[in-house]
Amino acid sequence: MKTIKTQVGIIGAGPSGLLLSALLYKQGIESVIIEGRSKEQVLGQVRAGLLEQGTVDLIRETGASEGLDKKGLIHEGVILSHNGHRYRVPLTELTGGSVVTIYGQQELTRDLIEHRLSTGATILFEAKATKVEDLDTKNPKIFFNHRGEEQIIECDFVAGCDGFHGISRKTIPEELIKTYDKKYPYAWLGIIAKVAPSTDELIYAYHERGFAMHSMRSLQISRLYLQVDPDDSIDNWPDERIWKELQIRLASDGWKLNESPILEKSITQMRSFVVEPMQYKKLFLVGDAAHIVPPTGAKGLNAAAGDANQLFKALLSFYKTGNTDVIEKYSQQCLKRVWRTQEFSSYMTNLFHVSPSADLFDKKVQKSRFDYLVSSEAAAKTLAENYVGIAADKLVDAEV
Ligand code: RFL
Ligand code: PHB
Repeated sequence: MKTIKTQVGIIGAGPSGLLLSALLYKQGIESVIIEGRSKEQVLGQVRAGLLEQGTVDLIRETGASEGLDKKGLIHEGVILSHNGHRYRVPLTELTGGSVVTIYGQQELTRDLIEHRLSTGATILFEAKATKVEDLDTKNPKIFFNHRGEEQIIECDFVAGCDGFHGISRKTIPEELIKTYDKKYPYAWLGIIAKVAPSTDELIYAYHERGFAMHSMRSLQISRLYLQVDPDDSIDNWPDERIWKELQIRLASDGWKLNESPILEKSITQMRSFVVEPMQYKKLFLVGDAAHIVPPTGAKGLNAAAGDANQLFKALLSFYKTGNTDVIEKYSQQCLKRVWRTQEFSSYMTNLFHVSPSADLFDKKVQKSRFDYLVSSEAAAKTLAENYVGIAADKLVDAEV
């Protein structure tokens, strides 16, 4: 069987795998990426759009930030709306200068793939990992099928960057991990429309008919979302119905929502999930393979980038010193940050969505939470601090 030897075997060419590979390359550490889907499929997927400053800095560190620096849209505030009443949270003012950047995950993935290919990396597309073995030996192995041919990667460490449905997490014996899983009674219907955004800043809107959101991908392309039932089907949503509902839920006095043909639409379930620990012998889980959040807090991709950075630092420390101290702390270091993103994502989700099981008491509490945000700089500051992202080294464990 054909065997490829490398230092770090990476399963998955999503943002976490690509970023890890690019960071390692900069320090002279070799990696090989295998990706189950074709390049076109990977590049065709519309997902995240909001990058925290820490994520932007990391992309700059890889040298693949030309597109981001040219086309990324920098936002200094975000708009929250409650039944048509809008309130702006001045993110930059409240956080001592931080901003968020709008840049599509699709573009970021393309930039990173091109960067790694132009720097001589091996990225095998249509190469699906089937199993991982020998994780407690000097030569862990990833078995994969590349366009019908069975092959092996032999490496020092395996990075499981293969998303929520990948095989890496399933490799870990069940009795050695704990999983936390929460499903929400909501889904998002997301659209991409070829029309200039009707707003300069993102709008998150609570409406009694359900959550709606206005985001963007560029000055010509809008990205919008609607809360729908998890069992709903996209077939029930012709374009006119989507625009009509967006018009109602995002409406505000004196403001107009621009409509246009819809380029793409899909429905995504909402879920929170964490696995602990994120490491098993020489296998490390990175990004969505270890945790997912509902997208209301815009944290998924940023958390994946945070893990990639943490693993990069751990591996760098090992290759420089031969010492495994930092590697052993990988999971613990990541999980502190991961749980912060879980709390914030669940807070944002509960603040904006209409729960089918909410009683009158719950609705009053939800409204009061919104009123408090609008009334108190301390409350707005908490939201702002979490939204722009809290550096991992600022998070202290209250029990220690
Ligand atoms: P990915 O992107 O899922 O990539 C995993 C890759 O692994 C491949 N794979 C395999 N390859 C080889 N062998 C196997 N056996 C394999 N099994 C799987 C897959 O084909 C895939 O290419 O995981 P990664 O890299 O950890 O990245 C995570 C992010 O993609 C995700 O967290 C974000 O998209 C979440 N997210 C958002 N995050 C943000 O930070 N900001 C946002 O504004 C934001 N908006 C969103 C979002 C996610 C959304 N959806 C669709 C869930 C908006 C939405 C609607
Ligand atoms: C997006 O632009 O797709 C986006 C932005 C912020 C979110 C979720 C999605 O919270």
